Amino acid sequence: MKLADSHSYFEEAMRSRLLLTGLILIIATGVDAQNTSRSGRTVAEAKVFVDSAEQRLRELWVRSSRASWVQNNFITDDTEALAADAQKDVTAASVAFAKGAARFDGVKLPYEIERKLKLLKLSLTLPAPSNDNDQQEVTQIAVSLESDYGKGKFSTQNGTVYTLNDASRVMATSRNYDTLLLMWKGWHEVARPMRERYTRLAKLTNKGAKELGFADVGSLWRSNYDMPPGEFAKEIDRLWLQVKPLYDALHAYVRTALAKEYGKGKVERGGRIPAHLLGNMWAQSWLNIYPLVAPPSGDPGYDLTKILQERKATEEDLVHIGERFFVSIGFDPLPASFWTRSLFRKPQDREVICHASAWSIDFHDDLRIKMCIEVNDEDFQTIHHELGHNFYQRAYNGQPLLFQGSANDGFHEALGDAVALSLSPEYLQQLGMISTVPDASGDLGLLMKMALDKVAFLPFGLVVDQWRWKVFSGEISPNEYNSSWWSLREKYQGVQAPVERTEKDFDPGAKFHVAGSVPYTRYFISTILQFQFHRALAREMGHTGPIHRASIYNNKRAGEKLKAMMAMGQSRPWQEALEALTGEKQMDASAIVDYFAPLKRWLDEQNKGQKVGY
Ligand code: X8Z
Ligand code: ZN
Repeated sequence: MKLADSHSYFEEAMRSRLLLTGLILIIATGVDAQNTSRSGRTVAEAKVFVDSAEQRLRELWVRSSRASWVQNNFITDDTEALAADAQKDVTAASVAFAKGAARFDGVKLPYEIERKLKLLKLSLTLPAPSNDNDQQEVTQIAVSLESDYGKGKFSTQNGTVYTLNDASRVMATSRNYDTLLLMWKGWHEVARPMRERYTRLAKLTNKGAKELGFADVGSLWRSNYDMPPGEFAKEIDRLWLQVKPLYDALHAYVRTALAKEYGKGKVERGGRIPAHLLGNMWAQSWLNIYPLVAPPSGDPGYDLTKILQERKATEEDLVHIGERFFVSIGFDPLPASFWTRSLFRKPQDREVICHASAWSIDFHDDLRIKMCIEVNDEDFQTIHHELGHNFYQRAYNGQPLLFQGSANDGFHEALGDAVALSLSPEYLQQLGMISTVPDASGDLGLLMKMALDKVAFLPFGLVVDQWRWKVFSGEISPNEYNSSWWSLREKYQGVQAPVERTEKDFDPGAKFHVAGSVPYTRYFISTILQFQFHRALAREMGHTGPIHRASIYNNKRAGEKLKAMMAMGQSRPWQEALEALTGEKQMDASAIVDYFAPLKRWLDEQNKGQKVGY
């Protein structure tokens, strides 16, 4: 047992006794033993409680991570069962700890203990009611949905079989309306069988959330932002309104370009865009249609995908380049085990979950990524995203277990992306990827590419959880799952289903994070935050000139600033972490809006006389 240094003999004795008796009983049975409740209201008892919870959770989380890693990398009925079993133990213990933590409500406690108790109550994404059958069902459904997404395939009439990676490649490159439709329809078929299980999962986890004192699962998720859940929802609305004019301008311009490409009958000028024409299965990043919308007189003059492919860069090469960036700003190189244990390429002989992810298996230095890398611009960025997770995980590994997380979940998502904002032409030239740096006349093209990725993403970053929050609250009932999904996508993204949909479909399940139960608002926040981070780091470096040309490559000062924030983990409210890095206490979309201001001016010019909005 790990002993903290400043305990009295009494505390240690208490800890051992409780560990061996009361707490094990609580964990094993979910029963809150009556005779611990009175003594459980002292500071000493609270400390013993959180210490032992951390110790037990560490064991369970590591075991469950290993099982999940194997299931993700080798999907079979057996690995699914093993992963679900391990997750069930985590769920059972976490539910018991969350209930145990509530016994200290109202007790005046030192900040660190109080925060840990709060985090214990929020630790489960999918809470389950505290009985064995329900816990088993929740974890089994959750794992099976994730696996089904990973195994998802469809075939076209001529018998060609497509995985998501195959279909995504076609969607990135084809400009044939019907081919794109085939890919879109095929992949969305894969989600249909998920509907019933998803309905059941929502019902059971809601019951679990209520047992823990939350109105529903959505409310539990929204409670993890160091402010009341209702206020957080308002923050999100505020940020969306800050960026909406920028999105609307991009949307209108892209719609006009697509109407030219596909014909007015296919893309109505002034209306919503068919969701399959934007170069991406979910229309969440439009980077791949850059050639269709490139500003005529503003091309940066290089195409990173082409360069990487012409140079025959391997998947590992891209990861090495990413690692080198982090090392250049002062991070230690990744451990040798990262290179032997990670998955970089889609295996041909087994089923895997290809959706990119980053892991810290042991909360120390067993860092890995799992990603079916395609050698292109988009995945080059995603590699930086994933490595950002790994370097964050390592930066806070000195924190107590319950503080080993990012300031809020958006910070974890933002870190690597903020670094990737520094993959400027100047940096690419230093790498030897391009020979000349485009002058200012290329800026419009650079900004357009970036906007197709980041600005286009914003409403999708909202939609997924706007839908799930309403599903969990009951505002959306199972018989309107699909229609409400499309109402939200129409409202926020201004895209529409390319063919008629019915309630037999379950289109939300065609997105990994719905099938895999990963909250999504984090990516919306991340898109706002990463520009705040970038702006602050550019300031820190004394960067003059346009912000989109700033790169922190090789800048140790910027690295130090990042590290200090990352090392805080989740030990303090996220507002303090944000302030440590940026001097700002609020999420603020002015950073992303200012970054794209020159492009916005140009888009407004182009959109003159056209309808903006949908
Ligand atoms: O899921 C991811 C990462 C892993 S956390 C690859 N992202 C979201 C997505 O793919 O939908 C990054 C951008 C948004
Ligand atoms: Zn991520």
